[in-house]
Amino acid sequence: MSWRADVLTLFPEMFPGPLGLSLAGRGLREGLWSLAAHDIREHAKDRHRSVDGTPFGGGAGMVLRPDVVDAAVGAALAEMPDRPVIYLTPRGRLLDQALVRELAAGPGAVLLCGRYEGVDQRVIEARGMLEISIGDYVLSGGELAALTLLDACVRLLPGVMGAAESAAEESHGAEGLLEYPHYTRPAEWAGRAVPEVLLSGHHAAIAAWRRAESENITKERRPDLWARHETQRGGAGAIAGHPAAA
Ligand code: 6GU
Repeated sequence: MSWRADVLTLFPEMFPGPLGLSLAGRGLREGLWSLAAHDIREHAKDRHRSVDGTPFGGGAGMVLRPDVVDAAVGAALAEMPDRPVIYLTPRGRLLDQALVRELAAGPGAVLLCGRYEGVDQRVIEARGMLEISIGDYVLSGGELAALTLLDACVRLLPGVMGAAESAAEESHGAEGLLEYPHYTRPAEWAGRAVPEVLLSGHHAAIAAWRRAESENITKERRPDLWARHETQRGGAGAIAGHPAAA
């Protein structure tokens, strides 16, 4: 069984979207992973097909009903129940490459995309959902976040990336450093020359230069990543300890 994603959304037409193209799309067609988007509305109970309600306690917006969401999650989990249920929300823990690697190494995921004000808290707890955010800004729904998370996971699946890119991910991403700068022909363009060392054919010197560039750009732009790189060696798994990882 290949890596499987089931997405629960009010806008299933948003999938596969960009994931049907490029590396992810080829992987999808080759069966290296699979994706199914399900309309949450199909699990509505009443004849009005209502999926949401006004918030108890008052306030703006609508909240997705726990009974409807629970039915959608149950149906999605039926075939492969040993997958984490992820709720995409700006309240979640920040997605990073360590969490992406853990998810990609597992059997797949069920992804719940919120709209409106959110999802009833009880079904989040009852289903032991892992709440994930893709960054500190607010999107109008979880769909673009789900596409982002899936893209990040799928490119790590065996066979999706070429060997060269896979090697780069291992040596680089794994260390938590930003990429060194890249150059191609022409060797001089608009009065700007390519760094001399890259034309030298001296592989050890090139590797050292690239390493230094990576370290410098990381220190300069992302002191947070640099601090983590310097202190963190290994550590607990990103989803270990979460109910969904048990
Ligand atoms: Cl996961 N959802 C929404 N609606 N906005 C976000 C997000 C998720 N991550 C960052 N912003």
